[in-house]
Amino acid sequence: MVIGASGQIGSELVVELRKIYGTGNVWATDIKTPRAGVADEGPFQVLDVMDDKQLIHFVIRNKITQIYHLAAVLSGNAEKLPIQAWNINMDSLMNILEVARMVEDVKKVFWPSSIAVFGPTTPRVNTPQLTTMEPITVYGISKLAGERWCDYYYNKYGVDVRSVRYPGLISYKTEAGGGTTDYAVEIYYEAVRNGRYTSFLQEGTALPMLFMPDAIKGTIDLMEAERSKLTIHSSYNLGGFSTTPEQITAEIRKHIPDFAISYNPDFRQQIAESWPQSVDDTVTRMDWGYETKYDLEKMTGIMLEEIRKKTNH
Ligand code: AKB
Repeated sequence: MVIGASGQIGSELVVELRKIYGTGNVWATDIKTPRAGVADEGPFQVLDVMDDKQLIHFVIRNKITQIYHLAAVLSGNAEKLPIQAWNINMDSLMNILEVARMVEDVKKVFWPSSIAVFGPTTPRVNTPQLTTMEPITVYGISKLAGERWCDYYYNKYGVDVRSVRYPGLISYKTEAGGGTTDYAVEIYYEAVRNGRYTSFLQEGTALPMLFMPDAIKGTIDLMEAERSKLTIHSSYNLGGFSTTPEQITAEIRKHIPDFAISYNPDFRQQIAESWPQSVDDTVTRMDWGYETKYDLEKMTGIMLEEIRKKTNH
């Protein structure tokens, strides 16, 4: 069962899970029906993860064995409505953890954390798995609290909950919404559509990023890993590559030489400056063999080609 199946990660994860487990064995759920894609290609249910009764009935009725809970309010949007974002991010996770604790059929849960759990007092380069964590955003606070709850449910109740701290995720199928790293998706769309982009992050702002196929493979590999190999029950650092707006610009210019960038930083600049520039994922690689295939150069070629096809440019 995938919750948040219409979102940036969910829409791609459902497709891959259906290849592995069979279309009929993967339920896509979301609060609203998507325009196309996951809803037409296999079982889909409109479901509000905040409604604990609807959730538990659905899980029992459909004999759900694994839950991927991807619904969340991201960092930028959460700053606009802090209390609502906190309630959505926390209550939805607690509903899932409780279902996993109570329903015997549910064997595993995946819940994403984020680099947002770190803050200005964290070492920003090669951020260790275990370090100072003082997040300054509502989203980051909710993810850090969520990590502690995951660890608690594992230790106290034996709930097999697995998690990674996603960096910025870059994809062409479904656009992200409301995040601080979203510029790194928007820049490609605008390069193809208009040949120019105004970045809401300042030149020189380095953040860790990951191309979606690597993120999806990592997520599924973690869920498939032998439980005895997993030493982290809060959330694993997940590396990719570190990049800045001007480095992406330079890569895009190899394909679109006239591409123009300008900078108009907004409130998300402060958020980005509180996050790591790169993360150390040695433990992740050692525990369950995480590895990536794509760097900025490879990813840029694919992003531009796919967006051109998608937008007929
Ligand atoms: C965001 O920017 O809020 C997310 C994240 C890094 O968790 N993409």
